[in-house]
Amino acid sequence: MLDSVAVTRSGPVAQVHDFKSGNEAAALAARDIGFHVMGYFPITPSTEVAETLSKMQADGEHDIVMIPADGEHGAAGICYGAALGGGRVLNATSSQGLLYSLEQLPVQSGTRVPMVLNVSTRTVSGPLDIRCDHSDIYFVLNAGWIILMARDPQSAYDMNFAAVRIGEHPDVRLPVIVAYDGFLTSHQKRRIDRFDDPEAVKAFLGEREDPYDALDPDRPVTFGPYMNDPDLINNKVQQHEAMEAARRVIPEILEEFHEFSGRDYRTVDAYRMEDADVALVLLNSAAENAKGVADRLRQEGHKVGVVSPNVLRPFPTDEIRRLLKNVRAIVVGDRGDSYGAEGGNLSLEVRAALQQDPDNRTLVMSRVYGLGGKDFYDADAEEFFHEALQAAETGKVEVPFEYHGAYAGDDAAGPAPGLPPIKSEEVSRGMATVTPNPETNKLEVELKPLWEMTTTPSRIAPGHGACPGCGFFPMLRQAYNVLEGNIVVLFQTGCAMVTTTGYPKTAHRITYIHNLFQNGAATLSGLVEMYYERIRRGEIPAAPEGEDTTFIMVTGDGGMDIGMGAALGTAARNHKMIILEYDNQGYMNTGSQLSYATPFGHRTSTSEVGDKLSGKRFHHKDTPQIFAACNLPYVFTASEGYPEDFMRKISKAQWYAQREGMVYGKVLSFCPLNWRTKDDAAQEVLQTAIDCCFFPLYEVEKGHTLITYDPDAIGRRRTVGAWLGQMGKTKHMLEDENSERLEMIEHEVETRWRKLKIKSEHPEL
Ligand SMILES: Cc1ncc(C[n+]2csc(CCOP(=O)(O)OP(=O)(O)O)c2C)c(N)n1
Ligand code: SF4
Ligand SMILES: [Mg+2]
Repeated sequence: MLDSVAVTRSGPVAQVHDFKSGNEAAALAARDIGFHVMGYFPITPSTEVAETLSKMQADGEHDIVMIPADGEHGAAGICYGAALGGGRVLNATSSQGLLYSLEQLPVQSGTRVPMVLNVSTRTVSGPLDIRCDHSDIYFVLNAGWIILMARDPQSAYDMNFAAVRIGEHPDVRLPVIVAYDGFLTSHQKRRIDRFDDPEAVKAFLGEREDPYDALDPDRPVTFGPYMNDPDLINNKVQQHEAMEAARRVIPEILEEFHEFSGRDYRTVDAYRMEDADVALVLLNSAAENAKGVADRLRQEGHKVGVVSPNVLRPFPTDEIRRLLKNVRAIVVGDRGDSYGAEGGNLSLEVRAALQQDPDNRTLVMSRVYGLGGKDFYDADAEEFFHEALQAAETGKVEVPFEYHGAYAGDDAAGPAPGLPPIKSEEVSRGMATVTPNPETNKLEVELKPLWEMTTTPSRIAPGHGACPGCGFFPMLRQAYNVLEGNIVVLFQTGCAMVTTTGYPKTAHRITYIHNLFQNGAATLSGLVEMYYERIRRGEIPAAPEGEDTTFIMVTGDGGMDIGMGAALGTAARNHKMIILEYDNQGYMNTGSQLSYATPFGHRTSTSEVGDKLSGKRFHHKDTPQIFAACNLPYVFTASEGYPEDFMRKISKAQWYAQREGMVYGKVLSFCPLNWRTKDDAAQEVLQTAIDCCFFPLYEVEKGHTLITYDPDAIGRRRTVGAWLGQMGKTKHMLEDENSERLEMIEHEVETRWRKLKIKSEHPEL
């Protein structure tokens, strides 16, 4: 239920007060608009839009079809396809997610297919930082999408309605981005007024009318034929004309929206600009801060104002020129740099706009500020105003461009001392002996007793920032106990990465690399090949037989969604490396969203449970079988609960990765946060997951499947229900109304287990 507090009429249409963050406001708008389809992939700080909609859907508040994509590129594809079908489409993303979908954005604008994309702005990697700046939104300035800026939760709500109307206008027909500041707006709750008259909203929005769509059998259409010179340039002229039409249409629709809602948005928000001598030009929340400072400086007798575009594409050139006509000096603040261009995009475009007015004499200073979430305080706005006032007074700009708020590091300081790097000799203690058996053509492993292993120092420092009970660390410790020699690890984005590194500290005592989780496998494969090539060229010494460096990519289950393409490419090329997946059955680093490994029916923050929705709608991806089909030398599953089984398998993995090619291993990894169990429930829950055959322990060695633990054979078989009953995220599956769903997961588990058994028993499979 919505926690609205009072009914009011702040404009011609009935509205209610509410208290919402920018993400929640965007989700409310989505519900009120009634989009047909949403394609999405979680990324902080925009994830909450999908999460809020999932919760609302579970409670029966809307019926938008929500499609969890395998990555943002997929999400953009889903949205494009859905929008070709003639209905209303929504997406929400940030930062790397926006960049990962970038390739699709011009396809959609170039073929003139409207939809709405909410961007909760965040800095782009690297290094990875989850907080706000505008470096992501600056990347899409050339994508051909209309870009509306939303400075607070109210405008995040409002601009979504405007976006639908603007994008679908017959003279425009372009997709539209609504961009609001990550965390500053996306997560801070403010009072908003939302519409309380669905019929009036419907009338305001009207029906979407496409000149053609891909679902009309009577009018087959070819979308996207290839097009060469000379047609392409003419096509682009039409796209340009659509943007130009938007210049006219946007103020018209904003005016209609004003009449409808009572809220007046202009293409450029001008604050106290009537007689301003100097001004700051800023986007979104920073402009709101600057307004308070402008009030204070006005009281001191300074004629200052604030200019802030509500629309970035098409860039409101005329309006900017008009507003700044008599202004003597401005500071344009950019929350993102266009490296090497002496200014971020906003300041470059403001300069370009002014340059077209031969009478304009405004002095312009460009300042890059607030990167990676660095706060923009009143004092910062005041400093900008004073710089502008000084330039106005002297008629000179001393420093045309600089970074504001950055400071030089102290070369002498260095990082705080941690544990020293660890040498291969310290950790290679022969805890596992791997021997090929020429008769079986397989490997045999002999382990030293577990107590002896406890004396081996670890390649990772003790203590970590993970939740109590997290299964990742026992898993890594077990692997490091038996792995020999030099190791280079690459961690894809996820809990393991964020809990072991945080500048300037690292828990890794061996070489560690991070790349984002869509591309880690490709990155590591490049490093592997460089290693062997430099050995071949004599630039680094060759290791004795069987002692080559071992390259391991550590990934979460989410990384095997978005990163599946890169991992399959790596598998097809068979590089000598290991992909080790810790499967906690969700995107945990971003707050427990479903992954494709999440089992059917399980509750996550994007597969909520309520009257109308009962957890995840499709079965878990069988990643080991996918890699088994790649004909790798070795594929395995394991669990931290069976350390000896896991250590045998990881020793084999190292042997194969050093000599034959790629290995993939999936380890079921306890996550009390996601699974909603007690912190110390690992043993019980993992054991039941294995005993009910949801997570069978097996290996596929040179194409031959072998079940390494068979609960049927030793009379330990449990029911799937027994496992589901142990976790808070699945208890609902045991309720009477979910009996059919319980049967579905039981059936799926049994079918997969039987097939595995057949393979395990067959000499050739
Ligand atoms: C292109 C891109 N999309 C989304 C994200 C946000 N993101 C970072 S980690 C993560 C989830 C990782 O899940 P998983 O691989 O299962 O690891 P876990 O967090 O569960 O350990 C997501 C969605 C990102 N960093 N980059
Ligand atoms: S959320 Fe789960 S995987 Fe992440 S640190 Fe906590 S227990 Fe570990
Ligand atoms: Mg995970």
